[in-house]
Amino acid sequence: MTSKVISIVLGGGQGSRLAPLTQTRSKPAVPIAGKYRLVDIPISNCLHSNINRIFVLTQFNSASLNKHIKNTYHFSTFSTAFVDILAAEQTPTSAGWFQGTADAVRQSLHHLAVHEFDYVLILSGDQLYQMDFEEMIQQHVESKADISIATIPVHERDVPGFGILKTDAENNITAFIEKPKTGFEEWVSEVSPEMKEKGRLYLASMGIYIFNRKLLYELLESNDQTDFGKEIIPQSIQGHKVVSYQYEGYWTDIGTIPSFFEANLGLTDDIPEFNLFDKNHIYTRARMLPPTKVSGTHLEKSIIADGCIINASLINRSIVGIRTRIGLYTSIENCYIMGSDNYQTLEEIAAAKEAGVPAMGIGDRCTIKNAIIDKNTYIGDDVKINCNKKLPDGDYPTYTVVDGIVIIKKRAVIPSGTVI
Ligand code: ADQ
Ligand code: ADP
Repeated sequence: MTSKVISIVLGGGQGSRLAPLTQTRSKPAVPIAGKYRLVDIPISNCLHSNINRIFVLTQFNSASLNKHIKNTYHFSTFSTAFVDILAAEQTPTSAGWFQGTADAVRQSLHHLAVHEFDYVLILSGDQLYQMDFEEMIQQHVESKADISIATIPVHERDVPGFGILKTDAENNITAFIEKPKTGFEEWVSEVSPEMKEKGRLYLASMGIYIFNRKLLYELLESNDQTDFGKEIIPQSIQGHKVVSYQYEGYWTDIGTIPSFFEANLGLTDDIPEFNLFDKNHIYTRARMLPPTKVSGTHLEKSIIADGCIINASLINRSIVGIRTRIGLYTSIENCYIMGSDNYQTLEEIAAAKEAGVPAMGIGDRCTIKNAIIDKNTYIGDDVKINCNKKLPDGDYPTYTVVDGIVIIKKRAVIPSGTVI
């Protein structure tokens, strides 16, 4: 069945909710968990589900995304498998940027046309979950659905962020409303006792759709609607068989700074809800990095990626990304440090010291709390980040504050002695 499926990963609009991480790169290229990129999640789920023809739609085509995809997803010359990036492009019939999710798929249809397929699986690029799409496709085919939507029970407080729906006894979706703000009561659904106990009484769309090929073309070519959640889906339930595929596993949105931050730090739990050690592990670029070297550090509930040189005194509930260098007596708590794309040589580090400018990485005697440190940053000695009262939201040349989390921007230079 999966040989008849093509998958489309919606890689993101302007990515403003993840700014400043998306200031210089497209959203699918944002690094997660110390060594992966966001796009690795939906692609790995597809590959584990035996779906190996994948398009990634992105608003702008960053060099890093191209490089990552090119260096990571290799298939045999004799297979039909591919992972291709489709960036919004100017063509004689469209002026430029994708206007929304449905518009993004519409503008990409001509790239699909050359392939053989019966079903299109549409996925979001900013969710953390491990799901077997084979089961969903099987249900889609067996129930003779026109469209299937993966759904998950959510709590009332989360209702305004999702498409909410109701089903009949056969799982047919009978009503759908995108992100309702009030009047939730009538949207309560029958859910499993486990979900009921957690107060998750509303069925939300996970933004994961299967469309029959012919219907997708009809829907997108007969009008100029730009959005699945706001327009295409609510209208399709009239006159088409739209079926719910209910899921109760771990699934979380990572499209905002607070949810992205928590999802990352959640990986450091004893038994995290998202398991990087699962047999269906996340694929990413295989790098030839040296093993990490640590000295004098008390490490507590932390994830340390490859190629780091760490002399810190404490690292607690943090993720330390590839090639990170951390100096003596430094303390890191509740941080996601993304790491670096390259190393400085010993000569370069000595020259930086001589010139009184920070070397790449984090210097000596720093204290850093509740922060995301983007790649290739230069943090000097005796720097204090987010150690006192909750900082108000704001955007500055080298950092941004969102919901009390400080994000040090990519390539930022934070001079010795700085207090943020
Ligand atoms: P949202 O995630 O809020 O709700 P949307 O902003 O349309 O919906 O994004 C869906 C996905 O498409 C995201 O991965 C986003 O990055 C991407 N995307 C958005 N605009 C894009 C564009 N112009 N080009 C390419 N990609 C783009 C949706 C549904 C809800 C559902 C939630 C579940 O609309 O009904 O409940 O997903 O998270
Ligand atoms: P990101 O989207 O994570 O910010 P980039 O666009 O900076 O990434 O690209 C990252 C890639 O560029 C890495 O894979 C790395 O190999 C390469 N790279 C970037 N800077 C350098 C450098 N100074 N030396 C060697 N490789 C580099």
